[in-house]
Order: sequence, then C-alpha cells, then structure tokens
Amino acid sequence: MEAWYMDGSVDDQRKPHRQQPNVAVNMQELGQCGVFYWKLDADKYEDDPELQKIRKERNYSWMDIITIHKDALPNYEEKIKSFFQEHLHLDEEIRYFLDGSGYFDVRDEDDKWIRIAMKKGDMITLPAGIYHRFTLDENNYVKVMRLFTGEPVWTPYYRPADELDVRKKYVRLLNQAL
Ligand code: KMT
Ligand code: NI
Repeated sequence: MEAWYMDGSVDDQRKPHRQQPNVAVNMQELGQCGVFYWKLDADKYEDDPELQKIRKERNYSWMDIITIHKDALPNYEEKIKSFFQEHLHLDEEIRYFLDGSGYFDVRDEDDKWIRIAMKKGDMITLPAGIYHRFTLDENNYVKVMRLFTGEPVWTPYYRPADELDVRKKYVRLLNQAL
C-alpha cells in the first residue's frame, strides 16, 4: 500500500494523480483519519488464521467477494460512476484486495484528497462518516473481499451529508485526534 496527496487535475480518474514532486502519506497520518490497514497473504485467503483473527477481533462476521471488471460486473459503467462519487456510509467500509488493484481516495482533516493505492494482499477499513470514493486504476480489474459486521448495508450518502449524526461524530473524533 502506498498513499499520496492528489493533484487538482480532473483528468482520467484511473491515473495516479500524484503531485509533482510526490507528497507521500504514511500509515500514521492515515490512522489519524481513522483509516486502518493490514497486509495479508491473499493466496491463502480461504484458510488464513491471520484473516480469521482480524475478523474475530473486529467482529467482521459477513463477507462476499466481488470482481470489478467490465465483463464481470452487471451495470459496470453505472457502478464505476457511483463508486467514484464522493460519499460516506453509516458503517465501516472494509475491503481486502485478493487480486488486481485500485484506488481509495479519502478526505483528510483539511478536506484534501489522499489517494490510497491498494493491491493484492492489502486490507483496509475506512471509518463510518469519512468522505471517500473508489476507482479502478489503469489495469481496470480488481477482485475484492467485502466484509461487514452483521447484515451489510452499502447505502452511500453523497456529499453534502454533513448533517448526519455519523458525520458529526466522525468530525468530533478527528478533532480530538489532532
Ligand atoms: C464502495 O462502496 O465504494 C465499493 O464497494 C467500491 C468497490 S470495492 C473496492
Ligand atoms: Ni463507500
């Protein structure tokens, strides 16, 4: 996993959009935004004690696996668009990359975009209430495990969603952490 501050260009979302020179973001800075990360061996996801331990400790009881590729995902174009529209959720968004790659973009405490490059073996959780979006990169393919506590609710609340309790709570947590 590698992360950086994005440039301001509205060019192709699948490009890296690094600033020149690159401005890297480390795990500690991501942690301050409530974003947590694990590195696992994706070749053994079907029987991996490390994954089982995380799932147990964090109560990630539910999971499925989705492939995002134009020939594999129904309503591909529509979904790609909605993933990239800035939004938040009422719950954590937990994703484990089993194959391929893509970018999660999250807003930092100053509302600047951080781009998180995810690839095989990378697992991440975005906290409830954080503004974010997802895009494929130029490889146009990813296979991802989605995890959830209990029955999944994927509803996106598109920005602006500042009046939601989950957003207010997240902003309070952010300010405490600073
Ligand atoms: C989401 O909610 O943005 C997604 O599920 C993106 C696809 S999973 C990498
Ligand atoms: Ni989301």
